[in-house]
Amino acid sequence: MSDKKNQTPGSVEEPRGVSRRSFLGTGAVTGAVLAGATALGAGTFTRESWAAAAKEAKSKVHVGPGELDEYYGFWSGGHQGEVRVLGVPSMRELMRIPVFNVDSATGWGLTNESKRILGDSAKYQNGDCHHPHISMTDGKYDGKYLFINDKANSRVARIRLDIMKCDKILTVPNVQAIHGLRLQKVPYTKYVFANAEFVIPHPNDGHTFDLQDKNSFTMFNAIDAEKMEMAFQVIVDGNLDNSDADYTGKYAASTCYNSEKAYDLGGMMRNERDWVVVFNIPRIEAAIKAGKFINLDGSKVPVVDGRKTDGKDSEFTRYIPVPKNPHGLNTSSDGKYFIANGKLSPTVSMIAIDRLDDLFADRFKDPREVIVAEPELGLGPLHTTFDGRGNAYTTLFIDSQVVKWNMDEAIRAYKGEKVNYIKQKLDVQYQPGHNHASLTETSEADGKWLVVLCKFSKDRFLPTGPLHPENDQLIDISGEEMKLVHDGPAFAEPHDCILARRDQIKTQKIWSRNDPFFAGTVELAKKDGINLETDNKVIRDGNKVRVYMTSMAPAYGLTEFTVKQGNEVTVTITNIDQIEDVSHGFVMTNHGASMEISPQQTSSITFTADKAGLHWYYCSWFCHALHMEMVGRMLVEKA
Ligand code: K7E
Ligand code: CUA
Ligand code: CA
Repeated sequence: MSDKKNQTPGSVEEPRGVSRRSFLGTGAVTGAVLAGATALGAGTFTRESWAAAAKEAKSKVHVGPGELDEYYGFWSGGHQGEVRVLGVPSMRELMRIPVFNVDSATGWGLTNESKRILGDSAKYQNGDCHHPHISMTDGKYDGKYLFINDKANSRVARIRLDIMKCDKILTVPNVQAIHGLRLQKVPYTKYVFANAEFVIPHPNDGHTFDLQDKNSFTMFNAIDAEKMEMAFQVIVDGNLDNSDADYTGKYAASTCYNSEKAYDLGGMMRNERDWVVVFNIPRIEAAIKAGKFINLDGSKVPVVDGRKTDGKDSEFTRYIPVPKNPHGLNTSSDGKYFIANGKLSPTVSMIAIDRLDDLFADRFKDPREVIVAEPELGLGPLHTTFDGRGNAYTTLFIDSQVVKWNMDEAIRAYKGEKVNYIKQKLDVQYQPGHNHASLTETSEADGKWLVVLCKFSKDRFLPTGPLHPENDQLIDISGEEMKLVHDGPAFAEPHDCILARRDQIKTQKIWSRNDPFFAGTVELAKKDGINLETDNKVIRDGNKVRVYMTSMAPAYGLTEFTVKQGNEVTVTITNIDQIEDVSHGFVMTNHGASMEISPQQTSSITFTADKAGLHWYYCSWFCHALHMEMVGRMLVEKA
């Protein structure tokens, strides 16, 4: 199936694009040059080679009717704001989990339960998800939570994987644009590490545009994963892009592409090297415990300063220079390396994690002594993933390729040995960002599947007007050779995804009646003296009317109720069906009210009855042969 020219076996030299690379090597790359190079990427396939590949691929990814996938995949919904659940290798979409968006089907963003979770940030109806990550114990997925960032409104959300609903959202204070997000792997996910990307003035009260001022900075953020509260913040030099944590629990590292603290393209590309900043978590914890921290701009979060002073390192951080505007930061699944992806440099930098103790003990003259290899891979390396067999897979955005390379051999080559560490280059369609191999973020990386999230699909799908889908490709990496087996169109735009074995995720089939997700609503019902499983009642409380009812296929417990025009109406419904898969819905026509009520769930929604008249409500989830008949009427009497 594979195209010979894709394989570049063993060649360290990139066969094409040498002139483009030297372009990128100069300090004077402009946005226009970069955009031009992008447009040149790949385009070296034929329809025939696709057809042949497609034939062989079919058997690999075929999950027959009634069969189950081997892996759960959790996909970022990008600036659409949700998380999507896919089965891998079929790439079938199983579920969507609304998080930073408003969802008409489930009522996320509309129901009282979701508004309680969204808190103050419910005022925003957009989000921008990039990095979904599953909580870990001893460097393995524990299946408890999935965390995801919102770059647009500086938030971090947690999803409970047993019910696949978002249960906590936190707005990170005093920063802008939470981008890189990773979890502590060992001994367990105590912290969610979240990078704020943009440098801002402090206090950010409108007094200045100046980014060079010493009070202009951004911060690395640690969130207590269980409480979903801020644990600490670390002021850094430059900005912060992506991050990852190690397998000792001691270190986290982040890339910085804007060491210049510039605000324009030319400025941000001025330095030949930016850096990776490494955080010493035990030292930060010790300082905070000893009360050696500050508070910032009216927040109570402990803040420590991880910037250099007069060129001298702080006790909390070390800055390792790497070439040029690095992007992804990935910990190898063997726990040995932090790998920073060069983006504007054709290289990745391998940082030996076992040298970091010495780095923090100031035993090196040059912090770059922790770098054990800097293999040249191709143009625009963005992210790297691992197969657990010593190989790494790096996306090349500009070349539109994934390159498979061997880590030990790259280290030997760096020492001067003549070794060809590049194993294969595979064209992908087109311009890949993240890639993710099965279980790659854990010590159990199993080297079976590789998902490559391409930013452009161009001609790969039926045309859909000016806006094209992205293309999430599935690659079989179980053998010596990478094989592309599936194209999956995706909407705007999944930066990243994560794959877990299906036995690592354990879900509930119906709700537990005392689930905290709707405990607040149960509490309010108790105050009204309501037994949610049996009562169908209307409580009038001044201008507020609270309507309680049950639902059991195919009927609501209340088929009519009366309110006065202008009343604020809260409808609380408890689905007393105990049968798996019998979800009901509630829609009040012409009132913008819609919600899901799954078996044993209690859901509530509040709206204003502003129009006198008769208004039908109906069940929106097809639950029974008489589903269409599952209706009721609200009479709104003239004020
Ligand atoms: Cu798009 Cu991880 Cu936000 Cu790279 S990030 S592609
Ligand atoms: Cu209940 Cu349809
Ligand atoms: Ca830079």
